[in-house]
Amino acid sequence: MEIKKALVIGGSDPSGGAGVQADMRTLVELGVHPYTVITAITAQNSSGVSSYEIMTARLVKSQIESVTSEEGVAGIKTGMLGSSENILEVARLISDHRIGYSIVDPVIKATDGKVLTSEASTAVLKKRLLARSFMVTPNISEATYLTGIEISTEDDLLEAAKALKEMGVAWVLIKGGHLAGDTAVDLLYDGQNEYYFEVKKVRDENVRGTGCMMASAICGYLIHGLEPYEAVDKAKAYVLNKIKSAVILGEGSRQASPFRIEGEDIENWVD
Ligand code: PXL
Repeated sequence: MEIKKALVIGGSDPSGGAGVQADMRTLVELGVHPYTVITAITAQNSSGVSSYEIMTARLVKSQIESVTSEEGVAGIKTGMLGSSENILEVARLISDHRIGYSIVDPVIKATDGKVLTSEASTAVLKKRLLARSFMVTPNISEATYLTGIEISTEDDLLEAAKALKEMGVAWVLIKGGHLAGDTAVDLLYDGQNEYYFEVKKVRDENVRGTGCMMASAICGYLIHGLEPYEAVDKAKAYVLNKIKSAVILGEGSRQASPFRIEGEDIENWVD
């Protein structure tokens, strides 16, 4: 049996809603083995993040070296990276190992608003990581934070996508779920083609874990050989189902379902 492997690089969420725990579940469900490099340990639950500590770049580098010394990492997905030094380690990984699929979820804040990055490390992410990445997947507020462009219309979405594309990334996916109105419009852009994905919002509230799941599902589908448009389309369907079946774990936000959903269209990818 050929094992397909992805490497997720991000923070630990002990409640399992977001971060590397959500990434792992998603990739396993899609038949891809997740290597996991931890960049930060957060303390959080459904109500929010109470504290976190960032791993040293030396430890992050050492984790990366351990898993990449085995053959076959077909793609990486990054989330909370924690520091400029950690971001530089990831950029080096992409170059040294010629990683084809690198999906960067530019995590800025947790669902409760807690800031998980710094301005200095965001500058490094823009300059050193996006320039060599395959896809970046910001939501509206992350796209605004990265580009300085306020987004409230589809024209703004395109302007922000163009600004992100200028940073050197191959594909930009801006997730418009947080725009006003009862539909969510996402824009996928590669500098030439604009693909709009419009779906009726299924919930009028923020659900934890969706950003991590989305980027991981895209990574998984790309590793299985889908084209970027198809990978995003399938990942959207995957996440939408998990949002429809979101669970309540505590007193805070609902969490995207951690479970397999009856009737979900996930092919049996494992040979
Ligand atoms: O959802 C973004 C995110 C990513 N990674 C970690 C997080 C969060 C949000 O809380 O805690 C570790």
